[in-house]
Amino acid sequence: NDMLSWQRTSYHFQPQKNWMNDPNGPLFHMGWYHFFYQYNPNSAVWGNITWGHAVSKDLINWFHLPIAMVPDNWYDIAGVWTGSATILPDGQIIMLYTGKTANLTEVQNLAYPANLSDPLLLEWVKHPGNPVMVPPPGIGFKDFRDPTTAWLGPDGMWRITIGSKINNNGLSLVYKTANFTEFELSDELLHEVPGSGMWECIDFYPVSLASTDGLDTSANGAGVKHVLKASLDQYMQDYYAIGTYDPMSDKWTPDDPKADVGLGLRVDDGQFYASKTFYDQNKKRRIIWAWVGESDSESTDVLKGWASLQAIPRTIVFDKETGTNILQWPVEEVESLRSVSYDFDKLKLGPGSVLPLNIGSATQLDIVATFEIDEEALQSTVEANEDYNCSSSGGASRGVLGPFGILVLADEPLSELTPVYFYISKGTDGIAKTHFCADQSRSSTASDVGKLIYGSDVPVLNGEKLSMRLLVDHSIVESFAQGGRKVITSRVYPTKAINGGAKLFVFNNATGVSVTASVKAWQMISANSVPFPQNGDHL
Ligand code: DQQ
Repeated sequence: NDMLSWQRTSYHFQPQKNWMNDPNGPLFHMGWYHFFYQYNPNSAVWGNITWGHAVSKDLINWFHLPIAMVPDNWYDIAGVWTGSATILPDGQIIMLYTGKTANLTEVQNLAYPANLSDPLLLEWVKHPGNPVMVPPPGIGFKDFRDPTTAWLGPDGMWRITIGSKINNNGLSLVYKTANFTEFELSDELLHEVPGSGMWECIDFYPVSLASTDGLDTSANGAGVKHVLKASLDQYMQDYYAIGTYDPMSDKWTPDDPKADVGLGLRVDDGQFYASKTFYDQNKKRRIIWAWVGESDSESTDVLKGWASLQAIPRTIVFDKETGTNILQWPVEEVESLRSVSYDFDKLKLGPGSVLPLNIGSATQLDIVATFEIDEEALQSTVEANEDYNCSSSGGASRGVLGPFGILVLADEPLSELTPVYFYISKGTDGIAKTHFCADQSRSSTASDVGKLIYGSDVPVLNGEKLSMRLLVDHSIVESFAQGGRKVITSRVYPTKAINGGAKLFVFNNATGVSVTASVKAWQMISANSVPFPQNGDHL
């Protein structure tokens, strides 16, 4: 069926078939980026979890390798679950992962490459003394999973953290180790947030306050802050906060207690879960991977024969301008797929206008766009939609100062369209607030697909233009506002806006303001996603 095969992406990571979920143990070794992932080799639904494995020179073009780890021991027989890599100063690679035992207990296991001089790291050895950690007293046997990358403390001991919950309070346990075979639980928690539920896939990493370089996971000291991220299984959403880590007490304290993990900032406002970062020593940057699930039905996934994508890897830096959030931006390598480009300079959009952008088929695109609004109209507007909320409005509901933006994956009569847009609201105090939203409510005429409207407000600083970048790839749209201050990942399943029927538009649905839009759109060529060649030519 043409419609279903069209949904497969052309430059996002996905295995050749079947089910995928969390990213696992990303690392760079001997010229190759390694990517492992939760994988069901037998079908397009979750189950029989193994570690899929692929390598790339550029994080965009992939070679698929044989499965790295399967359930084959009592301590992981019910699943080789999520884990993280640590590269030791001597080059050794440590892989810690959660094993699900026959009686469904969650334990932590150690694995390492059989042959470190193999650039492909094809063979993995499970430590004979596994498991190396079992649920401690007071922790539920099903509430103990997803060890992080380790970091080195000033006492020469390595530390990791593992998510759990007590009652409904999400928390992160800290373990110390000298050798990765014996671990000691610390008395103190790294952090805890009442009511936040089970913390899955914790990520904990330093960011530099001054430099755009990423930091090795063990970095700390002046000019460094620490990001704590938890994947909240009660919402299937990733949350983070920025704070300070004290390696003496192993405590992390959020800068703003109100913007705490589980209460505060979303990593991505859309479909994006179980994210994991790694430090890329090759290009001195920190990169985030994340599982982007489907929002169609399970029976459709079975028909398609596959389910889930990974978001395009993004670099992460501290936002020096706001000081309160991270910035995420697609790795620069994705730009190597840009081919022919189309420029639309200073398009004047009066209230209520929709303008087609003739670029040919609009299913594989990289788009950058800026929007300038009529400053006088903005100033003279006294109050506008003070309680605006992306999730209850959408691209069709018109206000004085918005929405305006881009329609992606839209067909000519606009029977299917996904608006990505800004909306400015203004309180009676005269303070304007900018919202960034992605509206799936009219994305498909199919009835069995998700149609939520995502988004929230994004800081816009004095003198900044409103800007967005969109990566469109068949059934996924990744939307970045203000240089990555706010990101929204959408899954969309059009039935008409596919192949040559997919078009691009700019629009201004505001009633009280004109907008000047400048748009540059590149057609994207497809990335390679192939089995590793038998003769190993690419080595
Ligand atoms: N997925 C894994 C778990 C993790 C969950 C199992 C998060 O280790 O907690 O496939 O999506």
